[in-house]
Amino acid sequence: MTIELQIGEQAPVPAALPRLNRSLRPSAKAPVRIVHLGLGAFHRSHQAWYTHQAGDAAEWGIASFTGRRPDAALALAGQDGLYTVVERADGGDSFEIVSSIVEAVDGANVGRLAELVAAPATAVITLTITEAAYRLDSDGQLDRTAPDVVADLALLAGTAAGGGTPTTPLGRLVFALAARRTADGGPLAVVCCDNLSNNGSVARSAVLGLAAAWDAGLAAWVDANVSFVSTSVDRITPRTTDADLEAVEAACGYRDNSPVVAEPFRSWVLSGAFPAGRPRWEDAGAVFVDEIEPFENRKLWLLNGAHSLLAYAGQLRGHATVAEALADPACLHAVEAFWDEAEANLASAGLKGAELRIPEYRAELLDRFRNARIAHHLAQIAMDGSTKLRMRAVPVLLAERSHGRSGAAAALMIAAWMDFSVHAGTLQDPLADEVDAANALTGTGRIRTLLALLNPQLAEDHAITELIEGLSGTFTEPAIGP
Ligand code: CS2
Repeated sequence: MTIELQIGEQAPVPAALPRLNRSLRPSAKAPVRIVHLGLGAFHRSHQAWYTHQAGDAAEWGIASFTGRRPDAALALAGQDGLYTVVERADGGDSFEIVSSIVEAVDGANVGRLAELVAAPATAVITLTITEAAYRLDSDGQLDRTAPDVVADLALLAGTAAGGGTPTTPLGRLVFALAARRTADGGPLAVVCCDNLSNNGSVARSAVLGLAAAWDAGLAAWVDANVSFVSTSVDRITPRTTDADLEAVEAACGYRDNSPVVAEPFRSWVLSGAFPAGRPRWEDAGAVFVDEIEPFENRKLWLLNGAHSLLAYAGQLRGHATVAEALADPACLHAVEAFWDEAEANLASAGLKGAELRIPEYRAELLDRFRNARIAHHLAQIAMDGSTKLRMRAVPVLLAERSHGRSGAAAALMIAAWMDFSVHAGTLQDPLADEVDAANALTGTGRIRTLLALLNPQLAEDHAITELIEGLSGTFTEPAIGP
């Protein structure tokens, strides 16, 4: 059932509100055939929403596991997995109950994860574990020296002797795949839904890298039995606030501790095999393609690239949300200039220019970013910049240089990130310590050291370090916040 409210329209609030659950809103629980890692707002507004909308939804239940904390699982388990998607358009909100999550589990419950992944009925594992969780080094390979990777390898090695279980999402996934191999559960698909280019291959090399370091037999089994599907995912989903919980109460007449707010736009492009089947996501608008790279780059460079640029430039100029930053001509100009560079490379690589509808996509993005009813906080986007910029700024800068152009707009995004890293105080980034150490340096040495964290090749190019140094300070007037 969908309830629609126009702006300014108030729904009457009943005195005592019941909690949303499956007796209040009867809906059968589909059997678990999908296991998800990364139960968060985006998973609920995207993959779980698409699964709920699929024509064969009754056959496809999701068991969804949290990452670091159990909170999201506890909130959702308390309402039998049901939650409300608040679709927030310019003209008003609509509210829809999604029922595809049939089990919400604390990610630390690795035993349950292994049990479900081992079950032959499980056909698909989806991932939203964040870009940084793949622990890639600046060459795009699994960083086997990362402390948590080292720790998980030690834990995996000890599992046979009854030691602890892994703590990272990748370690847990590898552990669970080993259980499927032991149970002879058969082939299945792992569907990466994180914003990485070539995300299926990235997930594959990260999983295989970890598996091979633990057990060569497992790596061979994964190679033969697991299909890594690449996807481009899109739906702007800000963090849920208390006001959102109240809006759901007022409109729907029940208490939902786990609603999610999202823009009306959504897109899911997938490429790869599903050896044990999949839901009919195409019923909800998902698109299956042979060649995904052009779609991925369009989304990563145009949408996510603009987001990162706005996150750093916008906060340096005192703005808090995407819509606020975009209303600032200095930020808008930087975004348009970056889009021009990105577009030149999307088209010049011969990547189905016409099919990509880039001018229309850019115009749509401006509308989506200007949806002021979606308070999408720049601080949320700014996190994990060292990982995100490798996908969002570096490829455009490299492509511009290879065509003999300066790449100044992509370089400006990097310069803004560097400036932000000084002004931000505490940086939320997997390389926060390395960034802090680099910021203790001065002049060109500082720029080169920071750049090497993103891409060693760029750091060796004197013209690029000079360009970025010259662009430093572009957005620091007026200074950041009070
Ligand atoms: C954002 C994305 O936080 C970020 O880095 O750029 O989460 C973005 O909102 C989504 O990819 C939109 O689909």
